[in-house]
Amino acid sequence: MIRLDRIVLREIRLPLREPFRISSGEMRERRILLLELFDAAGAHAWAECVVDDAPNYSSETIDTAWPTIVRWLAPRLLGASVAHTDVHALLERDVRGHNMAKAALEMGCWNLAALEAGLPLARLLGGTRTEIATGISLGIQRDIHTLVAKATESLAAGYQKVKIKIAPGRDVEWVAAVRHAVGDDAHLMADANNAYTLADADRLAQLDALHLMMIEQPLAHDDLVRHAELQRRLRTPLCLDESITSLERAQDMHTLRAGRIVNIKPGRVGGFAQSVAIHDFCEEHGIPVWCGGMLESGIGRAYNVALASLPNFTLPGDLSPSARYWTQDVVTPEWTMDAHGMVRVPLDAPGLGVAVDDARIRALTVRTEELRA
Ligand code: OSB
Ligand code: MG
Repeated sequence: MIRLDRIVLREIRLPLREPFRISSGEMRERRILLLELFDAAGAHAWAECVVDDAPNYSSETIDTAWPTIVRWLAPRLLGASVAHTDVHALLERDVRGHNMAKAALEMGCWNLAALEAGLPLARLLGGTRTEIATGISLGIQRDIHTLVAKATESLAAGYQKVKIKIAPGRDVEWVAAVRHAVGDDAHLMADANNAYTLADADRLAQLDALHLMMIEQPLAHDDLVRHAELQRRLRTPLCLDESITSLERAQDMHTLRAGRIVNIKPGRVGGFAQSVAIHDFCEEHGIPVWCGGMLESGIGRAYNVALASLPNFTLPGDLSPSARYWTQDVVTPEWTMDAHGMVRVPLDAPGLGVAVDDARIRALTVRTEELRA
């Protein structure tokens, strides 16, 4: 059982090595919300809330998550004795939405449970893999030439999948140029982050000729019905990201045939209990899943790597090494991948399996708030 007696919220700022641009916005610096959870029995865990500064991916931002945690979520946990598997239900009751805020607390409780059981987080979750294949997510580049160069370099560095961010006017020709440069065997996919409507179906169908592994979330952030219509008109599998916010939405995707692959981001679905439930449902129904990323620091990355060790995470995850984003990460060792694009699941220590650099986090902190039972 978990019983929290103190929670510290902390905002740090971490500049990205290069701007990351998707169809709906650009990020240059990450405003990262970290939580420290203190269990009454003595254990202590870091967690990361994957919200961003702007509401262009999700309606949540760091400035909605912070007060939501302070006023609505943390008070439910502080002083309560609860099993880590019940935290999701506790936070879900009569609080609509705010999945990323809920997830940070919930996943932190799973980490505390792992520490208390002396287990690596991956093992507590039921993970079976010891290493995970990594893909890179390439933001929208300034021109086709730059995109082709980055994709080529990424494959040479070992990445097992290249995800190309697309938007109207930067789609078929851009992806075709990459396909032409890297050859037919390379694993390529596209992610539109809601930039299209059904009126673009013919345009999107031109991507079929480029035999992509999948096209991620072309239509609206909360849509399923139109994705189903689009899927009927495409040979390429659709993968849903933004639209899958719970187990029920994954079930609806399957019922409606709105997609054939799911990108699981634990923050987007409210944490680990829902992530595991979606994983299990997809496994039973022959739907492959993979672990997405939100430009996490090394703390959030540890949670994603643990989750991606579950058996139905059969496709490469967006689990790039620390050095791709940051000049220096907040964990040691930093996250790396080998020449074949594999990330090792830390299995030698309980919990996250990486050490959090407290002094560096203190130096990067721009605000904190402490809550007590
Ligand atoms: O759609 O998967 C996405 C980053 C921010 C917001 C949305 C997305 C992404 C990524 C980055 O694709 C994945 C990563 O962390 O490397
Ligand atoms: Mg996506």
